[in-house]
Amino acid sequence: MIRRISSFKTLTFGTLCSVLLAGTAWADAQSDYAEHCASCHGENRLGGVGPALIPETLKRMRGPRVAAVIAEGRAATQMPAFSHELDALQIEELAGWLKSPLESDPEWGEAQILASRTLDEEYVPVDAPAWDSDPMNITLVVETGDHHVSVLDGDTFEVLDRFETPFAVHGGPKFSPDGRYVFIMSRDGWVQKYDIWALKQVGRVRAGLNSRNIAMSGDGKWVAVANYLPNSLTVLSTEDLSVAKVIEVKSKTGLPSRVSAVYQAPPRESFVLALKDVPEIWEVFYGANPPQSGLGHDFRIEGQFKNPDPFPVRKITTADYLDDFFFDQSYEYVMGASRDGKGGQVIDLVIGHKVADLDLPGMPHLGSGITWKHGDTTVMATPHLTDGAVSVIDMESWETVKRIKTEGPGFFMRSHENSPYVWADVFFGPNKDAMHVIDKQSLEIVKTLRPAPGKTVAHVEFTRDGSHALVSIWEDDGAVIVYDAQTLEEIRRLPMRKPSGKYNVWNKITFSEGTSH
Ligand code: DHE
Repeated sequence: MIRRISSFKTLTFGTLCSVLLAGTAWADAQSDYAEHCASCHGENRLGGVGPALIPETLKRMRGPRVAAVIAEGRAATQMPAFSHELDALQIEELAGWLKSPLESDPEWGEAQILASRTLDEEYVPVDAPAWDSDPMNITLVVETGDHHVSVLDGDTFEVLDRFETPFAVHGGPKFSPDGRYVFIMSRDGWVQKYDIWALKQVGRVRAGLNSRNIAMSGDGKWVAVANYLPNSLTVLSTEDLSVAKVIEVKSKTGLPSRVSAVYQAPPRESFVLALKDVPEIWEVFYGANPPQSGLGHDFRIEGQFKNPDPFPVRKITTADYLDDFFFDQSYEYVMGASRDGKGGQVIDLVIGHKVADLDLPGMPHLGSGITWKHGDTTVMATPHLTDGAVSVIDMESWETVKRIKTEGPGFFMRSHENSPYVWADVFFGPNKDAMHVIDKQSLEIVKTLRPAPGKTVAHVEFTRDGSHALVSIWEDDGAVIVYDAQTLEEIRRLPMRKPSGKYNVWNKITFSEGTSH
């Protein structure tokens, strides 16, 4: 209420009445929360055994409404039904209050992050994998249905382990450069470290309160966490999940911003940040020799160019808000999608300027883009989130080579150096059960698979050698289907709980051009 009352001057009488009514309702809602919810979701709504209950997490909730979850509970979770204890009005008011902003932004700095860290006492590092599979062909399957990850042998498709993750994992888990450890992030900001060789969790830390994704530094020493709440980037040590730095995100003119995403740019020894609220791209350097220009610091110490800050920040002003990125293989050029969903821009990170505009309608999901050789050039392809198309762009001229019409908006694409095909899902709409297979040279759809009619069929990952493609039936009683990537025949079906992304160690650590980075 504090924020609202301070802006009374601008309220009409009607709005004022609603605010006061809401205030009364919220008082009741707050006491209902304290009595029934706080023990699991935290006194401050920031989460505990249960997830955070704040607008940043709730507004993207699909499926049942918040009030319905309070009334009926959530199947297969510890969330019970409250319809016997709270009446319909109480439940509506409680749901309304949960969707209202926190009265002030909670502090989540180094001290709070460190206090959240737990390192598993029973974890003991091993000298070699505790199993016989090819360590480079391990594939992780994130199962969002019950918040687990399955560790698959990429040759036999045997499940080596199935471990619990924090609630609501988002974005790709990131492997250490040797493929031994993996770091997994949840929307509530938890980062989990898991030892693939030992098949054991190493520990967890809450790096933010509402987070977007993580990136691994090229040298494997740091994991950067992009946060919406607070407006910050947290840099963690991969060794022990301790805090290396919390960088407050404020534009050149001092405006705070949420971080939409963080990406790694290994040849530049930097992390690149997409910002939600200001038209800037940020580059955060972690190497010993960051570039000496554009950082706004004087690095001269005792006559030498040395940076006193281990993570200096470079802020590049852009002509538009750029939310979603794709990099060329050299990491010099970053393609950014415009907020209005009508186009995009290419920024040269070396000179810090726009070098081309992109013809990209339909809100392209650049983060899912992939590249391949096409004739004597390299193309990148990206699905559109709001129309049924995949755009194919020449990475030299930045011209659109082709817009491939699909059966609906898609979310993810994948290929492999050894495959002649690109796989593109149709995530939204009546044809969500379709998976298109596109020929990389003719740019034509050669086959549309429908392995589970009426179900969402999405996200593909290849095995290390590209011989098999793994596809999710993205449903609670779902499965991962293993296809022969040449004949496109189904080989096996592995039952899984709402499997979402799949991540092959080799494809990820070698930055395969067929996978997102
Ligand atoms: Fe994602 C990756 C942003 C909604 C599942 N998603 C990413 C990445 C970004 C992003 C920037 C790349 C980061 C990375 O992997 O390190 N996602 C967004 C959004 O802005 C959007 C549209 C809205 C939001 O609320 O965040 C969004 N994403 C979703 C979903 O609704 C999905 C389908 C289900 C979910 O679990 O939330 C979803 N996003 C994924 C997955 C990846 C991902 C599985 C990793 C794909 C990969 O192969 O790397």
